[in-house]
Amino acid sequence: MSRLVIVSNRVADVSKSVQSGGLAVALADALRERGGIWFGWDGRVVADDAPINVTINQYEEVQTATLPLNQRDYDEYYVGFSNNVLWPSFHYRLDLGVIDSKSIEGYRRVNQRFARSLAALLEPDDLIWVHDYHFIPLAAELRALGVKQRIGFFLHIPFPPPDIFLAVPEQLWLARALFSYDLVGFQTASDTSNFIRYVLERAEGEQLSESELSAFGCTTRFESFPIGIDVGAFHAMANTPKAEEQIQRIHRRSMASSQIIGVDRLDYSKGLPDRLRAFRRLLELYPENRKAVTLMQISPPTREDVAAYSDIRQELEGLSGAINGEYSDFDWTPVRYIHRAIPRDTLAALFRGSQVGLVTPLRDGMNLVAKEYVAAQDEDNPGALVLSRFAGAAEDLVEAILVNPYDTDEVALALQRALTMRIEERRERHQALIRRVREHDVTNWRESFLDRLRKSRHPVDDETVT
Ligand code: ADQ
Repeated sequence: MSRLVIVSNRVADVSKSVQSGGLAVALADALRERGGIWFGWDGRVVADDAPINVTINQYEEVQTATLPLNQRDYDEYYVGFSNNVLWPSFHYRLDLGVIDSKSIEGYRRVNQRFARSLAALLEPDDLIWVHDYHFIPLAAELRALGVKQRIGFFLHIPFPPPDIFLAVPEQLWLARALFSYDLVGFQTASDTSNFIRYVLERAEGEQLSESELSAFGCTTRFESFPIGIDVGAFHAMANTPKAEEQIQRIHRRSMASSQIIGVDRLDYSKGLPDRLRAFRRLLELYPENRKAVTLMQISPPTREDVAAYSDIRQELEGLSGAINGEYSDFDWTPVRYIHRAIPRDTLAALFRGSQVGLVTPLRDGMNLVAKEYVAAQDEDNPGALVLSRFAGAAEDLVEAILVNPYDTDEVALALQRALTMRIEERRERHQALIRRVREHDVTNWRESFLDRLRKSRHPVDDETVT
């Protein structure tokens, strides 16, 4: 079996063998099974003139290989191009993009440096799996150094339609870079079709089969691999005596009979202000929910050195303060806003103890919270999921109440429908949803990607590695 090499911006802690669910665990498990390396940034930012060395740590079959960024790299590659250009524009938010030529250079420079450091660690039949938008050009840089191993890429965020992608600086270079991979995975069929349209319409490409494209003198496979969760682990976490005790405690403390839950990083793509406005609309349109329903919104801080992120925090705090100011009573607080990360088992218990899961991103690659909410439910008395049509998860989870997150009246109506839904309908929808969440779980995502990569036609030789 080939050794696996995973590349991602941040490297998970693989020293802990027992962790609860999550994407990092699924990837770490694959490394433990096959042996391999997890390569990426160690999270440190050093002075511009400090030496940049790779640190290797070994945990049984698995190595981590990490390196720091210097301040200039951090500003240009990480904050600049990755988070101020690619993240907003791939989430259809060209208005939030901050374009400057230095950040593009920084992005190129860091990809070149990472490629040089990684190339030195590779063995001849390694299988390399690169993750996400920070490293689109990594394979092209590795190929330039003579790396011939199979390399796959998975994009965790959406891929925008051609008209939006055209506004991204250096888009042709980015598209060309994807053709240095042997396999490129997107979250949904619609992301894949956006990319294919761009290549056919703007890059003189040719479609050789459903998933094979030829352009820039190369042929590569582009397919969707919808990511999932570890359903069994999450369900089990939501069903422990400790979880039950947590649920009871919340109910004892709250006067409200129903709880709506939202859990998202504090990111503008997650539609948080629109969500609070929809909740306020619910209280306006259906006053019977006053004193009866609470919205618990859990949003840990993220990327705080990007300006758009501090703006969203202020807006959210202002809105929750205004709703609470207008509607609170001695014994009822309509919005409970928690601005920190919380343990996964508490999260699982909160999902199970909430009658409605409210997941309304304006745009999202997949959205694992929607799947976690479904997995945590009690199948005899499940809650209802209200889900944005613009989350990748909506392509699959069609039995959720699907909404347009920009339309506050529509979301308010969907919330009312969810809160008053009869148990038979909740059970029916939940059975269909859990079946889909199980079908596309994290193991299926990981193994189908790696299997496809192993079998993909290789530009160098057509032998299939095992
Ligand atoms: P994210 O944008 O981070 O991921 P999401 O898929 O929802 O979005 O995953 C977030 C994870 O963080 C979930 O497992 C959630 O439970 C956890 N989380 C969120 N808030 C938390 C809190 N306060 N405390 C503890 N845990 C918290 C990106 C893309 C998504 C894509 C994933 C995976 O933007 O579209 O689904 O990668 O590919």
